[in-house]
Amino acid sequence: MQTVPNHQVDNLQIEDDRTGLSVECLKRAFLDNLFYVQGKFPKIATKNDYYMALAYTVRDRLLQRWINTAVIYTDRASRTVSYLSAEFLMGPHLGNNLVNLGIYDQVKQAVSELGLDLEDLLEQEEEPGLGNGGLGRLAACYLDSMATLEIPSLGYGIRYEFGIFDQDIRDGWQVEITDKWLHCGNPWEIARPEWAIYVRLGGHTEAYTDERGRYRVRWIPFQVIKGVPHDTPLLGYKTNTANTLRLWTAEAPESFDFAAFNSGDYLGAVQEKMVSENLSKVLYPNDDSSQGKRLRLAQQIFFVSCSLQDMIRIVFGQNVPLEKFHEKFVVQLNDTHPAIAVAELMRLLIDEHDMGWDQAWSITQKSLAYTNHTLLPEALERWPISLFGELLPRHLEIIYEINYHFLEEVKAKFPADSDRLRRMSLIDESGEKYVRMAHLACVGSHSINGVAALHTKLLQQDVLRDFYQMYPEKFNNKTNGVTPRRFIVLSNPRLTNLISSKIGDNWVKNLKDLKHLEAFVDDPEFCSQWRSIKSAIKQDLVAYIQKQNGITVNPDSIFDIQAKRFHEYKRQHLNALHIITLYNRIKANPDIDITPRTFIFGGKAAPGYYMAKLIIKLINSIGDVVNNDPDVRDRLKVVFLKNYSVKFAQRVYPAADLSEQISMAGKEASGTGNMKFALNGALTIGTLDGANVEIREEVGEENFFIFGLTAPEVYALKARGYRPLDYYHSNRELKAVIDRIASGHFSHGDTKLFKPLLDSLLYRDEYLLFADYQAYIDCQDYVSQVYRDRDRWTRMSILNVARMGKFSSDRSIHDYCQDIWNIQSVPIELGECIQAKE
Ligand code: HBZ
Repeated sequence: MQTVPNHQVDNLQIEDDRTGLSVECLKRAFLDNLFYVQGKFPKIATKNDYYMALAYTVRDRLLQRWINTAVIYTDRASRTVSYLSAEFLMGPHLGNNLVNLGIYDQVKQAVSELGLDLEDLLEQEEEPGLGNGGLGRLAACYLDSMATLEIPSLGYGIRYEFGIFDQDIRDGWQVEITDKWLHCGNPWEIARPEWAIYVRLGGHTEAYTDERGRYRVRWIPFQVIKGVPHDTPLLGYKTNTANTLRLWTAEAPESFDFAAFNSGDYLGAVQEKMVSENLSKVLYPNDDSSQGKRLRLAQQIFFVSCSLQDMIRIVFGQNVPLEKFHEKFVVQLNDTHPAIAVAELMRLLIDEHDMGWDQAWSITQKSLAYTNHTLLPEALERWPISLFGELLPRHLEIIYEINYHFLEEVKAKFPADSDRLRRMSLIDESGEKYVRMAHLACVGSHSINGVAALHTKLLQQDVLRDFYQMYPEKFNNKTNGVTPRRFIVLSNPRLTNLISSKIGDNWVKNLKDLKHLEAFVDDPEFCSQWRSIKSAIKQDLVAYIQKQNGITVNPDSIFDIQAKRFHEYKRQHLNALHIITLYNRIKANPDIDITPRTFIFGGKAAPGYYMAKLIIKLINSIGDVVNNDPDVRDRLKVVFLKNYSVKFAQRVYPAADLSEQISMAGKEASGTGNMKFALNGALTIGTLDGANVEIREEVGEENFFIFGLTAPEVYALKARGYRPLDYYHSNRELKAVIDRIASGHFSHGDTKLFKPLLDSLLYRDEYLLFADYQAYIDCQDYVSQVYRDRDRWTRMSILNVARMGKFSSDRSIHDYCQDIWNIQSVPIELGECIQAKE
């Protein structure tokens, strides 16, 4: 037996170029990687070469921990969370790994001694934008917390070649540009072609009787796709745990190519290859509806099947009997995108591994758990039966059978209630037939959770009411959280240092410790440091805006920021109505005393979402007028920061004074940007929606700017019959705002441009902007007044940060572990011998 030596030989520390953490060692390793991996020397190296050399240097240090982790998990066959998500919005890896390894400062010094600037190298990284927004970013925060809490976990998803599109703004309109995050290579991943998996699509099924006389089904597919895993190590904060993110790339199976090639159809073979590769080509950029696209369903079954088969491979590899699948793995479904797992796990157990229905069903239910992320009815995924049956004929049969058993159960619990059966069926038969994925997920899981207290309550009362009545014990709430490593330590080093100088640095792992900051809220010295940090960060953003947008911004103005996907329910246009209200006041009285504000927007609209794109155009058009109107005298500025991303978010949150969380109550499941802003000392103006409710509860109502209708008031108003025109006619300022837009004032006299938006507000106003307008304006006036009292504002800002402890993703993950996953931490020791096979 051969032993790969570790680096602790008695008391002698031998520093290895691949593991050492001293500045000298890091410098050596960096140059080594520049030469031997990038094949460059300093004189001709590009910035990207330097970035790659540094990334490999850091990756080497991760690998030692990753391998140790894998060895221990394998030896102990540790119970593992398998987090299935169609999206992982990881953000740049380099900075985060430096923070989690605890070598940020050493690396900064090492590269600077080599004449380089760490910030420059960090800037170089193309982030993997493999997600749309909150849902994908939540998955990333959860992986960080699972590694930090030493919870064995695997993130499973798709390695899209093109992630979320890059957004350009031309003439005020959003223009989409293909994302090419892989074009310079990805130093963080390792391909594992030896663990490839095959997934079947299309074709038909045949019944047969097996040798034991049992009824069986054989699936003869039309197509087979090969899934190749690409693994990225994810290190916890100051632990040795490095878990895995395993993303699947679709390829054509070699055997298929050969068949065509041998028959002389070379181009046919290549065509086949291209069709297969299409599967993991691009992330669907919609963050609400699914539009029933075949390729999207194919993506879902592709990554789910690859992942479940991979888990079964691991189960067998660790000599766990398949009957104990649910003891080895708990599978969390991030929304319904992976909900086909219910039918696929059944199929694998029954068709491929000879299990009986009842046992397979019991294992499936015990293994799966479902998280819902939406209250928008149009966002609940449904697949036309025709499409579903064509692509997944066997799954459709299994779903019919699950449905049969399920409806029997419903009948037993609620006899003679055919309306209930119709509502709850896995198949929607009201018109064209559909498979209802949320129903499938509810029936096939042992846990169903919402992502904030209000959201879970509304699921129980409304969206999933029948399922709550059927299975009350399955329902639970898990309020979202965010990782303080990326969203404070990495993104806001100045605030981090100030906080740690007062209360030590335990808060990074125990965010509730931030409460010790409350002791300093009356310390004038501390308050003044707090203020100067915010001010310095704002100054940085001012410089960025000047460079990016050519707009000069007053750093003493209120930085009023709304950064999130563009959606009518999120009401960016309500924010716009406020800007125009202030503008009108200035136009009516140029000397009016107004607290200066800079309105900053960031976010993408789904490419096919016309109204959201028109709202972006409106904001940019308002900016063009307001920013250049001499009457305004720099009291108002409107800035649209294009191409909002995780990288960019890290720059924006720390600079905010005011965080806009103004969705119509009852629509935002949770929100997580709201948490990131507040953790960086911004105050929130918000409705009682999603996690805003809990944030306000924690920070205290006196430290939160609340306005607008509550969810029950929204329902009541709609039930009474809502008439937006009444508000328009009775509210002078509102009327003036709408008239100002309608007059063409922001569109060079074009009165048609914004008409669709105005019409939708005047005659429908689904998201009740007009009903909330006055409350919003009054609340904003109050914000402006409070901001003038700098001491009071600072105090509120400190108290917000001090009381945000609940919103760490560590707390969320702890709750998932306790209530759903039944899983314990597995600490990883470094330096255990890794033994090579004899
Ligand atoms: O998930 C968001 C919710 O809107 C937000 O309130 C919540 O905080 C967050 C995390 O729980 N939902 C999404 O981000 N949804 C998507 O991105 C999405 C993507 C593809 C779809 C549907 C939704 O087909």
